[in-house]
Amino acid sequence: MLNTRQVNDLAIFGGSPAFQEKLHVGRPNIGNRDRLQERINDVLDRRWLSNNGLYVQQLEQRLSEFTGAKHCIAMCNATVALEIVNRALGLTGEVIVPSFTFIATAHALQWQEITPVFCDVDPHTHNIDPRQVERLITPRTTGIIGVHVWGRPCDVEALADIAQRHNLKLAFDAAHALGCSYKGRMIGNFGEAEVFSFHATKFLNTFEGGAVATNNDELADKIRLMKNFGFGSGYDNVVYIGTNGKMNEVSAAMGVTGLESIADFIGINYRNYKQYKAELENLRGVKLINYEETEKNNYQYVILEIDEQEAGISRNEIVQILHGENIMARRYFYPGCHQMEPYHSYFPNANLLLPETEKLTQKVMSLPTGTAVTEEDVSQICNIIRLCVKESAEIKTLIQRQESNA
Ligand code: T4K
Repeated sequence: MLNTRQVNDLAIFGGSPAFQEKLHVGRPNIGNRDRLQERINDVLDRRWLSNNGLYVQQLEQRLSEFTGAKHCIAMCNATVALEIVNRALGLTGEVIVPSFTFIATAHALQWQEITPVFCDVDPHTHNIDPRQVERLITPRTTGIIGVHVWGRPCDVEALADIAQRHNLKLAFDAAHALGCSYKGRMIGNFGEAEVFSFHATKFLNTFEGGAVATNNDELADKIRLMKNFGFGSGYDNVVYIGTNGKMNEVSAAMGVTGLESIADFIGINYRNYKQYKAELENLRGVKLINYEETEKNNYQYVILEIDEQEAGISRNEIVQILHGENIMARRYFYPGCHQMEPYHSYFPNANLLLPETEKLTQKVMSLPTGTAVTEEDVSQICNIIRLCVKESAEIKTLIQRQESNA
């Protein structure tokens, strides 16, 4: 590995990349491989591959123990889980959601002809701003979906208060938030239901997967029916409209195995987060988002906000430089759901109501962390980011020269 120190060493200006192999955001955490392989062999030996098998049941039970939620229902992915929750809650008309989220939060509504009404975020928390929610409520509004962005919980109490006063359903996209807590209580216990993602890139992964957590027995029963085509008890008995949201056994075995290593995953993420924080401290125009240490966090996302005025270099330019070095930083979430289709065509002026989201989507970037990232990697990444800021004027000139020569 080359220790890039000078501007001319940067790969975008002709130097060798700092990393020979791409260093990704969202490199999957893998638990104990031997245990996983034993479990997969067991699945194969027993020839029970899906449909509420042993490992799905184990995973659901262990997730319930881990979160304290009465019901955890394993699903094939979080997007389908969100669709099922939206349907099971009877959402129709309009539902208020943040635009600063992954597109699946909005699509899970629109897929069922429910209009996502985009709400601005609080620039400090990056989460849906309850002060903005109330003014978006119309006679067609049936619910609010909050998103615990980066695992940092929404202002759950304020949202619950609004939902109660306006007789709206409240649920959460908790795709990022397994292992996180709000006021000492684990995520999974708020609103009518919360949805976790176990996609490969998530803190706990099942290759693809997700789960719905709820403390509502009736809702849990309905969701279980809906994820299995609406089949009731016994064979040949469909009692409800449903879809196929089931998790398979190999995925569940991965989840059970990963859960056994969850403390290690958190420990490594925490170590990386602390190191990034220490190494980027007091760097002008660069702010690393903070996790509340009195709460439980999974520290899965290392997020920077770049203030171009102060740093002298934009988020996009830093990302361009990092990509040259094979550090595949991501612009999560860019450009905001309201700027993507079909929403941009439906609401071309939505940006006027979303000033904080617009600003955030220009500033935010996500850095590699997780078990695939070493302390040396973090040091190297921080060296390059520091170089970007310290030599911003020279770098900008060189980039501009490159662009005018292109
Ligand atoms: N709600 C929220 C708030 C979400 O963030 C998400 C998903 C959902 C709902 C929906 O959950 P699921 O239906 O997916 O369960 C990725 C993920 O595909 C997506 O799950 C995730 N959020 C989103 C934030 O990130 P992309 O389009 O950025 O994926 P991709 O292929 O670029 O991969 C991300 C990074 O991970 C890359 O740097 C490469 C690396 N990677 C990826 C995979 C799949 C690996 O190193 N190994 C791998 O196996 O969406």
